[in-house]
Amino acid sequence: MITVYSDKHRLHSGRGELNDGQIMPCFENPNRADAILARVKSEELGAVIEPVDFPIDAIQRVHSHDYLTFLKNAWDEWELLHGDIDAFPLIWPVRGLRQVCPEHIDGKISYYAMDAGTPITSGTYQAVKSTAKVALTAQKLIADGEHSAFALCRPPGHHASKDVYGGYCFLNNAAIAAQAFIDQGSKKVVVLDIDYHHGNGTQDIFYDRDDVMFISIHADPIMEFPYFLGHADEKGAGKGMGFTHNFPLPFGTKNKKWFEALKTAIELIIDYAPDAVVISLGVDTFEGDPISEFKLKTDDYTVIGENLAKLKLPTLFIMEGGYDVDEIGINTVNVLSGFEGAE
Ligand code: OKP
Ligand code: ZN
Repeated sequence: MITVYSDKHRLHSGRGELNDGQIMPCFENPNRADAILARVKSEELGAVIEPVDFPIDAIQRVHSHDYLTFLKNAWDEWELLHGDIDAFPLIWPVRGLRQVCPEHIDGKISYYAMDAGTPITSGTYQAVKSTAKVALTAQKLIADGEHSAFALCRPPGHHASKDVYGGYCFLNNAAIAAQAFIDQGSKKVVVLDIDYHHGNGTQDIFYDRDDVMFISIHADPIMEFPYFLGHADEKGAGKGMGFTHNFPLPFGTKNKKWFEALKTAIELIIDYAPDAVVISLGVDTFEGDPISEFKLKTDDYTVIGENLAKLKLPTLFIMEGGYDVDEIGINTVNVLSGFEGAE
């Protein structure tokens, strides 16, 4: 399997995130991608290639013009006022407040952010543009005939919506790739999100559509981030009704219950019969993950790959979460080698 990777992820490296009331070192840091890349190489998964350039259009199919302009200028506007300090929001337009975008950078950050765990730094915009190109390059490999490809994206993307960033995410790499399949003629695409956290951004982007089915297996939002989306009764809207499927699971979920949900997800995919599958691949379901509460083990990741291969569909893997840096490479590459071994 070919891996698409760019060193530019390093340009996004926050000094800290607000976690449990304290500024702590970022869980989402460059070491994550380094560890995955090292394992891809040591396991000889396949060639590692650089992303190619894409016009901004492919990103604009998913994200609004105003939001992209905000992301492009946020750091410069912030640094001018506050200096070389990571940018964070401090207020949110909640119930009773108006959704009117302010002009002051502090207000704009608060308008576009969903959490205080996601620093904007000097290199964030360049890094996330590059990671969207990583996703689009991997998507193109499949469009050109590869059966599978791995987009080693960092930072992740599935919490980012049309005009919202947060949960370590800025551009929704999986949604951008899924939309690219549609724009190139695919009639039906599935995004299967197996990250520990609900992919609220991806769900929101495709909620009213029947050409992109969204399926997610994740920690129940009554207990876990992103808290405000991902319940089982969210099924889609309008002509998208019935094309969103959520499998929220409790803290402590082990492989048995998790694989039951995967089996149901796979049956849904078979019934829908898509042209391609995009996997939002998070390995923060791992028992050793520092911010998560599921209990999957290293060998389970191989079985995940084997199960996904049974679909016999073109499959694009997009990296999302996973914060146990010592194990993230092993678990991620286990999914990919499990997939290849079962082909
Ligand atoms: C991004 B992805 C833990 C704070 C967690 C946000 C988690 C974002 C996860 N105390 N903050 O889905 O892996
Ligand atoms: Zn996650």
